[in-house]
Amino acid sequence: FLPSRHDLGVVAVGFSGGQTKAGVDAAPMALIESGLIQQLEEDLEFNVTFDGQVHAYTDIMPKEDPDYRNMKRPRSVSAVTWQVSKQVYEHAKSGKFVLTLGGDHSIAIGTISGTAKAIRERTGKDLAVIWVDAHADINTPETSESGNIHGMPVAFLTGLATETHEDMFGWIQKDQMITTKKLVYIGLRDIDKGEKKILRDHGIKAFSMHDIDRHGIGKVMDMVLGWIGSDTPIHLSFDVDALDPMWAPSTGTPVRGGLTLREGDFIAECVAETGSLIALDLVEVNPSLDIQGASDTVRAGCSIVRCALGDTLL
Ligand code: 5AB
Ligand code: MN
Ligand code: MN
Ligand code: MN
Repeated sequence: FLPSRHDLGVVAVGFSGGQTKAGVDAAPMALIESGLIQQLEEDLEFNVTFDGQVHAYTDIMPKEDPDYRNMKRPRSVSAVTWQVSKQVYEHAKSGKFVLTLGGDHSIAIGTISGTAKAIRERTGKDLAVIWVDAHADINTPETSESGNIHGMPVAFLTGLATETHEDMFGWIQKDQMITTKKLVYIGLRDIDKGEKKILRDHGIKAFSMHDIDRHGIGKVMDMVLGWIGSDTPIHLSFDVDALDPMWAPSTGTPVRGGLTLREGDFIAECVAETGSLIALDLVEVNPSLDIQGASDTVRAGCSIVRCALGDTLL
């Protein structure tokens, strides 16, 4: 199932509709302008397939998009993630590693549905997902207090939230979904009440900041990868707000008490070392928030990507 080590497909998603703060759509350009793709090509010697554009998906955006089941902009997020799903699927199907630069975290509905389907077709295996985040993003439309869909992607991907309307996530088919058994969280520290119940009821594996304090990140990564098991393809979805705001202040929903820069890189390095990583999302960088800290946040994001793609210290 392994993507050929050096073929990389990049999808740049300039989308912010899964939450209400402007600017997260500018992250892909900021990451690319700081030299990320060039580094992947020149230093890490990847064969990069990239259409050279940050997609805004303006042509598929619905004209009107009133709230539905408490969700804000459901048709827009659905249309964009459906398109992202197809883009990611095409790369993954041809055996490429897929790097997606967000955008807010709602786009993971697209990225993970795309890789889950491609991996099933190629290998017959279920995809494992490692979700690195301060938040669990597993609200259903009914448990969400904000109505922001970037707090719901995992609920749609696992089938805990379902919809029949095709234009409001009804397009998500069984073969595009993931199992809660192979979902693991790292870095959690701000979970809504309804989310806690979902995590408990479904026995979902989660390592909070408390667990990292107790065991250290090295032991936690052993447990994460032990839970997933070898020979399982892994999709890593990395929300930059998993990092402490000291290192990554420019993000829409910062929460204090997070990962250090080194812990974030270490997580990415450990997942890379398994040789089973098939896709990475880097999301929620918002260069227009905390302007002073924007370049630090972008640099932290670039570093996570390089580490996940196998850049080693020695
Ligand atoms: B992010 C919150 N749980 O549902 C909600 O940044 C925050 O993708 C969601 O992790 C944060 O609105 C979503 C309060
Ligand atoms: Mn998130
Ligand atoms: Mn988050
Ligand atoms: Mn956020």
